[in-house]
Amino acid sequence: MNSLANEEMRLNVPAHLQHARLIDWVGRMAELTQARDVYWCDGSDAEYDRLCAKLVAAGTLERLNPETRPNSYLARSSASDVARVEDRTFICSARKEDAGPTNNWIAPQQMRELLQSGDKALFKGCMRGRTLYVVPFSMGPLGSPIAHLGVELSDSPYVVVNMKIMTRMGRAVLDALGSDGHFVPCVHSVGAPLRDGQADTSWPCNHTKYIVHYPETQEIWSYGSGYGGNALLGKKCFALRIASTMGRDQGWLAEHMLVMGVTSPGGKKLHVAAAFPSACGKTNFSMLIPPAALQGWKVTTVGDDIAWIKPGKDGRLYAINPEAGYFGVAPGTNLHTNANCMATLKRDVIFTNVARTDDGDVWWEGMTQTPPAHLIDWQGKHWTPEIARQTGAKAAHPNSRFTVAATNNPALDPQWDDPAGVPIDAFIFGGRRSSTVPLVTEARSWIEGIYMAATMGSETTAAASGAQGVVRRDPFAMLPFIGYNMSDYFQHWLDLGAKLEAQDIALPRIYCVNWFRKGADGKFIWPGYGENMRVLQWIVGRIQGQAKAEDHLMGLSPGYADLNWKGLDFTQAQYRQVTDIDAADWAREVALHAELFEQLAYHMPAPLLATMADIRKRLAR
Ligand code: SAT
Ligand code: MN
Repeated sequence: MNSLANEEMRLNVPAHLQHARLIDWVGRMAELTQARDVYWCDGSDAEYDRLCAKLVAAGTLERLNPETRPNSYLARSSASDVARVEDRTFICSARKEDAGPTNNWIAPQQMRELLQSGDKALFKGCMRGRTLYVVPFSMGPLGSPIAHLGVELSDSPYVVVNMKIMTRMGRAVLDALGSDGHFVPCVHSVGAPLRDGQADTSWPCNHTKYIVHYPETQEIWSYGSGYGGNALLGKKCFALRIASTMGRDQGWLAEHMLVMGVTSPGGKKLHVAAAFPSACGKTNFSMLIPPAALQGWKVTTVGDDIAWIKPGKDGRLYAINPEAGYFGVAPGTNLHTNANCMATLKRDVIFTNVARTDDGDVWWEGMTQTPPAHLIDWQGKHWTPEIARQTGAKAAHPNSRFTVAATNNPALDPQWDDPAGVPIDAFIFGGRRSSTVPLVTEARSWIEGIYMAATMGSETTAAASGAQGVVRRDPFAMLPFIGYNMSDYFQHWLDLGAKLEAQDIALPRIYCVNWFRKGADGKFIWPGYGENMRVLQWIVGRIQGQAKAEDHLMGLSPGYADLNWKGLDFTQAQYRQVTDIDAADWAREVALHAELFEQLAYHMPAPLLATMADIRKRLAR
């Protein structure tokens, strides 16, 4: 046997695989990480079942009651590994300016030393005693001109089973790669090597964490965490950070957006893409059930978190959902807020960090009004409503999640898997703001829309580690996800609009929404959820030239009479509370825009500065 064949045997390379570059890379990574063995995932259901059984044996997963929650599991993570770690996330572009002031940057050379080549490089030997799983995946429908392929190497079988749900994963991707197809290499380790005979823990991870992107070489390296966006590298790392740089170079957009179909009672269907920060209701909005009084309207889900958007042959913007599943926030999900999601979660789910009921089902805060009398909480401890009253302990972690296939969703859009994508008619941007920002505003131009998106603020949530409820600027809901300089990203949006306008293509309209204004009592004023259909109906009316709007400081908004109030008791006074534009509030708000623009001064596009100057002039009047 020659040495190449020997090497392929050691690496367990599937007989059908011809991709020398891929095999060589896997070999080098197996050597670097000192993995015990290598396993190539085929993506089959049998493989999924086998790995889940292994995870049950290891104590990572617990099988839920098959009568009430068939084919479903519960994972409990380490208490120190529960969310994305933005302060440990790095964009290692060659030039610091290309990462921009909103990203953490370390020179590629220095980072490679830390991770790969230095004496104490973290990836050296990091998979000792563990299996290296090779996970080939496609972001987007296989064969779609908008899709891209990746291969994640991971020592976490929990990551593998999540990737099986979240992406098109396995043998078909290897086939599509052929003998030299392009893929984005992603290396992931929980950073917990095992010595001979050392017992494993149920959620191996490392206190030290690095989530690293090299945009120029399109590489992702993730160390120390097994949770969500830190570890499922197809999602935020590839589909947003790396893909945003691919989009910049190739003339398309990778966005933190849900995509939905909106069908009116007359049967006309439009498509809307909407950006909100993590844990601000994208999943709920994408599965919206219109209130009974708005009979005939229908919302269907194309995607709930990420959109890849490219100009099609006709010049219009077409979007695909690069993912194949949902990794959504559990708390707050119930039959009122999102009945479609509750139906989606009936079976075939991996829950992470929710609470377990005594009969082997799941529960989280907000699922039912009255909590069960006894639960096992997300850390495996006894929980009762009385304990919660005394200690404030949550049964489910606020960033507890479900992983479930899109095909479980009863509201799934028939075109969700269409390789051509769906044409986008409107973009919506929304933050979580208890004051200042009105219910809905239409931009009067593409530039004004880009300004709205660029200056968006939102109160922080449990989706990332760190302080919560603090307003921060989150341009385009992309602050944690942009793979390059934020100002260059604004310019990219402006350029794309200008390019399409020059071809006489009608650009999607741009809207800014805020469902989250609170009254003096601290409660949300706008009922939200299904009632957001009223705002969508107005947006559709605007696009079709039927709905009226009033001009104001930053754009166009509906008057009270311009929304459909059928079946909802929402007074004119309440409406004023969610739409009122207070000059003093806006003076403070624009000062925060100016602060952001100062931070982003390098390459800040002039049209956005001019838009700010216009708003200031109008404010002064
Ligand atoms: O953990 S994830 O990054 O996948 C979820 C989110 O923050 O949007
Ligand atoms: Mn998200």
